[in-house]
Amino acid sequence: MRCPAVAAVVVAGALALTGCGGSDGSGSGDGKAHLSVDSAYMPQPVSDMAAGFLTITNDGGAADRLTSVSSKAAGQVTVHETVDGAMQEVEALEIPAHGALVLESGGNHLMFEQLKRQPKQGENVSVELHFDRSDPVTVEIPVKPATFTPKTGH
Ligand SMILES: [Cu+2]
Repeated sequence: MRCPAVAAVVVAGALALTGCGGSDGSGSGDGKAHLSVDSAYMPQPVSDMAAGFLTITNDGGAADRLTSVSSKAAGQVTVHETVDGAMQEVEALEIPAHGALVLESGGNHLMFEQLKRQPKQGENVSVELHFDRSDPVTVEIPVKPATFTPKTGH
């Protein structure tokens, strides 16, 4: 009588462990950000500075953050937000789970400084987006007419 009872407990324990590991695996799968980028454009720059806009959509079940941006076309790329009409650099921007981070004219944007040359309308500027958790994403940003001029000295 005792031996079968002990065996049953061991089997139950093994099943519980397997179930736990399985749910952990699927849990981390569901709990990841799934990022995609679209609507990217750069107004053709009129100085050695340029703004960049894009939308990062997150279909995943976990939030992520845009933490930095790099581009061979510029000496430095920073992430800015606009508060009461004034731009300021931010450490990172949140990309909510099942949501999107929108960078648009008059709001959040990428700021390219020390452009090595001024890209023209019709060209692409390649940038690499870096995130808190997700792998970096390379985006080709098409250059559009200069309808937006970033203010200097902000
Ligand atoms: Cu700015």
